[in-house]
Amino acid sequence: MATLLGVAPRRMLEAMDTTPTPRTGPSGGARFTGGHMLSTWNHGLVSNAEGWRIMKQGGTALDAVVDGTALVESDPTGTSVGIGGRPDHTGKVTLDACVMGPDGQAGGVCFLEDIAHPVKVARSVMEDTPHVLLAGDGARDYAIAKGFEQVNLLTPDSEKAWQNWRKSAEYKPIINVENHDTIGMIAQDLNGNLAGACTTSGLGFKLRGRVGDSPIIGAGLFVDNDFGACTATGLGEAVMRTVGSFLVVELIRQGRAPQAACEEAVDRIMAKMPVSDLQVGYLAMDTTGQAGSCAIHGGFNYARTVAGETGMVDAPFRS
Ligand code: SD4
Repeated sequence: MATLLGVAPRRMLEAMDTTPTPRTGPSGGARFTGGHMLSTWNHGLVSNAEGWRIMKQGGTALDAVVDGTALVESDPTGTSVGIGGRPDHTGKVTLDACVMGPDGQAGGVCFLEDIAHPVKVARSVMEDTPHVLLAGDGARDYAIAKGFEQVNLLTPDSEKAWQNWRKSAEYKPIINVENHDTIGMIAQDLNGNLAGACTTSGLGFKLRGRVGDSPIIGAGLFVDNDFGACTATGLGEAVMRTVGSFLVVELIRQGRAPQAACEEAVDRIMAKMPVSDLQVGYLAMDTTGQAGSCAIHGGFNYARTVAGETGMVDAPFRS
């Protein structure tokens, strides 16, 4: 392994105390320590319930987002995450996921096949390797070597949908429907620390090899423990072109409230490309317990949990 000042990078990291020191929030506000979670779409209810269970037992925000989103990956009736996710145009299910923790550490997998829990593999990439992102066969080989079981991700229902799609073989994502339902989850734990996770099967019937925003740090997810966290859902190409989640957190760092930051990130997309057939939604929190969300079109909703109380929220939209 290459060395830096004569020390292997991993050894150097191990030698550093990586325990984050919570600071005050933006504008000097106190950090929120009551437990705060935001998760995209209705399946976010399941993730937040699991996240809160974990936090109450002393788990970290990272534990909450990984185990919370893994539950959604396990649901074979969900057509856009994990097992049951719609396949690519060749009939293969390929998964993307990433995680980011409070000390700036990050991990991801993309174009991953045959493994049920990409978000857990992403956590392992973050914690057990010197890398941030593993792709394709390499990611699968890594997961198998780490003891993840190989499974067939193509359910009979997904196969039927693919066979139907092949009759026209027209690639046309429809906003807010089953091919746009990534789970992105950001959380602040009872110590005030932030983490996030994002996991998806991507767009149904996509080109083989297509990777969206969800496993890309800064696009589908970004966390800065000193300022805030953001995750994205919708058409990944638009999020990637504008590095959306990083942008939102950077705007929070510059002093905007999460709501205003999400609006600006949506407006940047709308200023750059036609959006009549394109949906993107952002979800963000700062360190003081404030939340924000914004989408291009109506229809994006999310689960918000504050100190154990959960509700669904309809995101404001700009079109
Ligand atoms: C992607 N952003 O692969 C994902 C899809 C998505 O809600 O978010 N669906 O482009």
